[in-house]
Amino acid sequence: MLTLHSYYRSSAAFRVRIALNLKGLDYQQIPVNLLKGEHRLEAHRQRNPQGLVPVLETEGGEALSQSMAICEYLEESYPLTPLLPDAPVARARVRSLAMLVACEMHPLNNLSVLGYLTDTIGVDEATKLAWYQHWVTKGFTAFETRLTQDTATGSFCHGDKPTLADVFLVPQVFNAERFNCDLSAYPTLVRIAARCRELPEFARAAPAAQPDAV
Ligand SMILES: N[C@@H](CCC(=O)N[C@@H](CS)C(=O)NCC(=O)O)C(=O)O
Repeated sequence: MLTLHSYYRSSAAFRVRIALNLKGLDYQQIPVNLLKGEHRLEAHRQRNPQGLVPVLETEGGEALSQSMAICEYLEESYPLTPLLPDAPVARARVRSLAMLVACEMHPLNNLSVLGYLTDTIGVDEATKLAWYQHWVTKGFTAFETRLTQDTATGSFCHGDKPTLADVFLVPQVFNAERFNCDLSAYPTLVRIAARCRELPEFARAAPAAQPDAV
């Protein structure tokens, strides 16, 4: 069986849970408590020397890291319910939207970066929040513009079925809400995220629905 090493609030793990659910795959979750530092322990570093979640153990026992690589692995290994469209340009569009979140937004706002800001550089909570909201504004402004300018946008980010763009968008919206970001300037992505959240595959992947949620 597939095994996901995960933390309920990790948005990168949330992406993988959505992809697994959309593909209808059976998996077990092993919680790695980031607040207790379990990701830094040797046992987890053996699985991922970066000390990050998620890690997906394949049915063959390989430990895969990086949520985009994991989602692409799932796409290639379990092609039923594709999460990428067929045409190369459409595939590039979907990957580009997903990477806007994964490469430009999330890395600036993850736990270790926020911890470095407060614990090492010494910024206060208000400055940390301003940092967080700055990168959300920059990223979501571009995401929203791309959605509104492109006729390929439908009830989901690409057409009328969920793709990897939605898989990456929804956890970032959850995070932004948690950090009290004002999302009123992004009606299209908010509408799409709300549509996704109606689907059981997204709802079952949400942080509050996880076994380690507190
Ligand atoms: N690019 C990685 C990011 C993974 C990542 O940053 N995971 C976070 C949780 S969302 C984590 O493990 N943080 C622990 C830390 O920052 O110390 C991916 O997409 O998998």
